[in-house]
Amino acid sequence: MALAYIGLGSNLADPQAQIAAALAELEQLEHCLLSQVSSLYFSRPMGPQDQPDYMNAVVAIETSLSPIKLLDQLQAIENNAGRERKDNRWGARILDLDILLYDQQLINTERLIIPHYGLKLREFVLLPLAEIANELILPDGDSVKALAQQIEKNGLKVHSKLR
Ligand code: A4P
Ligand code: MG
Repeated sequence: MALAYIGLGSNLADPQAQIAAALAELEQLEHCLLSQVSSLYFSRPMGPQDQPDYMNAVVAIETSLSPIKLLDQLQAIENNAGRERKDNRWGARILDLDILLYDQQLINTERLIIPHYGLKLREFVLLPLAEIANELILPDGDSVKALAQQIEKNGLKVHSKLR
């Protein structure tokens, strides 16, 4: 089994309900065990500011799926939620599921880049990740705890418990 960390984000169509529904779907995924769930975080939009605020969370999944099969499953969940793929970088979305980490693997293919390119730059990823994996060391040797302590919080706050 591999240990993967997934980032969840939503800022459309009742984000809190979207994250809760995505969590329920992740719990049902075959060959996957949802092992940890962060709190739900309220966050200000990164990127274009003319979009609603976000809800974000991070979960840990133990899985025997390969990284690409896991991506397939996550994209199916996004599509089920009614996600439309528009060409608007960093724009509003019903549901975004990103693979942040997959064990200590480094992957750089057309469909998949792991660790996720935004992992170390986004407070709405680092803080929930640190909540469930404070002792985690990234493949490049950086400590999640230290990164989370250093990053600008940008109004990020815990909204509620998810579990
Ligand atoms: N892909 C490559 N690597 C990965 C990975 N590690 N995990 C590919 C998931 N997918 C990966 O994805 C585009 C393609 O990336 C996929 O087909 C997959 O093959 P996408 O979900 O359609 O695109 P995206 O995630 O919307 O990319 P984009 O527009 O760069 O968005 P970001 O970078 O995810 O940012 N503000 C707050 N506060 N909270 C947020 O969650 N999210 C965004 C979106 C903007 N602002 C935000 C938030
Ligand atoms: Mg995505």
